[in-house]
Amino acid sequence: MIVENAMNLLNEELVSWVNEMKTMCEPDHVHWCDGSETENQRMIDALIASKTLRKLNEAKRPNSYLALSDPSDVARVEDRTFICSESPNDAGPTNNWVNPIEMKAKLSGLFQGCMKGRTMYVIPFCMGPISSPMSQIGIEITDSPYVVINMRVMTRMGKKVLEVLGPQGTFVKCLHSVGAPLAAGQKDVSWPCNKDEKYIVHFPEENTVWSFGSGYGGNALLGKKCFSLRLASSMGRKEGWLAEHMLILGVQSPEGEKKYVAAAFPSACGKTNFAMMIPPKEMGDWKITTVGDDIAWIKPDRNGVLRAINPEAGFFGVAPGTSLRTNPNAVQTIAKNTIFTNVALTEDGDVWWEGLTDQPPAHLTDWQGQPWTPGNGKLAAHPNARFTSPASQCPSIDGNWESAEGVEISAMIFGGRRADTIPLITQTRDWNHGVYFASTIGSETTAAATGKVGVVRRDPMAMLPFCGYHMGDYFNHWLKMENRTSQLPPIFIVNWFKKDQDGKFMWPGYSQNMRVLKWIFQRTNKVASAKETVLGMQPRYEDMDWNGLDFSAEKFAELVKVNSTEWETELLSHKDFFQKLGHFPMAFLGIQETSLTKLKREHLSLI
Ligand code: TSX
Ligand code: MN
Repeated sequence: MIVENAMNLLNEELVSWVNEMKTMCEPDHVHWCDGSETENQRMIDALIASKTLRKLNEAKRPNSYLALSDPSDVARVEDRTFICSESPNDAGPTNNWVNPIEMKAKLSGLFQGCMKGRTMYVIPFCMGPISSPMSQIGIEITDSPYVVINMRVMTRMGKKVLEVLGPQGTFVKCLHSVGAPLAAGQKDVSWPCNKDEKYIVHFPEENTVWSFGSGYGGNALLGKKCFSLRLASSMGRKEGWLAEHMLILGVQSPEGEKKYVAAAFPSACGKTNFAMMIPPKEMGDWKITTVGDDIAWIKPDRNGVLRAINPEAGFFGVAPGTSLRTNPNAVQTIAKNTIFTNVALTEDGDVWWEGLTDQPPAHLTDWQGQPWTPGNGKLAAHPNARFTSPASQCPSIDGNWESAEGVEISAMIFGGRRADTIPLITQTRDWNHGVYFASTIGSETTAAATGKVGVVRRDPMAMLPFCGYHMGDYFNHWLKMENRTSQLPPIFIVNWFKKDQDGKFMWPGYSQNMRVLKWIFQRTNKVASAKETVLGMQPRYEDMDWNGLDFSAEKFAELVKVNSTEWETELLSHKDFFQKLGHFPMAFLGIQETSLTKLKREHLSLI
């Protein structure tokens, strides 16, 4: 390609790295991606020819495609994910660790000749708006054209990025292979991957990721979890900022006052739904806008105020459960120019998944390519099926979503999926108390994940699978933000998933979460009142807007009440959890003591 020569002049480090990787991987061809429409269309045509993609009905789903993966390659592979820091203590007990030299040797063996019979694509990409000083450049080398077309949606990708990189610029090195070389004349499969060996390996001291054997999103789109969370969290620790597993949304009051909120939830809590929520009409002219649905890079600005960007340019969202009822903005976002992976195909060439409609279609092709009928005992779509869609298509996209300086964060929210113990909404007492609370969030396990139901799996700041260094150091880094800032946002803890004695959800959730968000908004203004409880500050019934919702004071009392026996058990379980982490901030001990003392005092006043 002509661009290759032009680009070769640009960055010597890049050219020599690409040559080195080419020597190791032995591809048949090398293609530097320019990110153009023509290039994209050529790749899509090739992917259709190789049966990786199927074009959907142009009238129903314009410029959209369906990919069905190998049934063994459907999710992130956490047990094959490694943080190869020089010292095992820098990875900590929650990450897999192998000595980086040993790991490089092992992987070099796997990567040797791994792209034979394939093309090596060089993808220049930018995480964050091209013009933002908070953004960072990466180069992904991959032998998967599926990865190229997804990266084009999820990041700012192509020639323009090399122009910004320039001859001296530094970049994160991302190497990816599906690990399935083709012998001369060997026919390819529709979803090449390596069934025996998968490795997702981070070298934080070298700003490098090597990923082998999987073609699936989180394992293969290296700009996302690998770079923007694992490597970036490690950079943030060194440089004094935060790379977080957070959505960013804007809240605008009927008076036109606008604030931004960042929120972290573990998986299966509806993060994308919350990021795109539509407030109930009865509450008046409140507006929610979307900056991002998954990742936030948060830095103190010159004035010591925290500002955030969304490093991504698209949504790689879970399809099942997405519907006009649960997330109308997402449904509109994915109406066109979208890549679907592992959803079901309708007879008229559109897509379907569990939860899209109440009534399933009478006939489908399921995610494994087999004929499907309702009640045949199988899922039509894989539970982790995805859409890859441009953020710009989201009706609620925020006017400042590509702002170079980022948006000011006025509040932080942490949530989990808990049937009991954790009330609907609590404002933590101060930064340290908020960080403590955030570090103890978690969700109750579902049978599908562990075989055990109702066991709390702690997922500090929803970062357990994504922190690129020691979790204990991570908590300390959060606490130290207090010294790097002039003001810090208040931290709130929410739980949309509390259940009553009959096992029914007590809170209607979805749009109605706006009532909680309004209280949060007004707390940051010191407009709304609260009462102090053992957990922190909580709204009284009359502190919340109930316009248009029939929700009694008695039910609300149940939702926010703190059961002291449950809370004591919870605090003891926090202790267990911190013990397992090996080291944790001393400040947390004090917070635990205070919490237990408050609890005892409350207990005495009750009897
Ligand atoms: O995304 C969810 N949110 C956040 C929305 C802004 N979900 C889906 C979680 C799985 C991804 C929720 N599920 C929420 C929620 O607030 N709450 C619940 C629990 C719930 C489920 C069903 C109902 C009420 C609550 N009721 C009816 O469907 C009628
Ligand atoms: Mn995520």
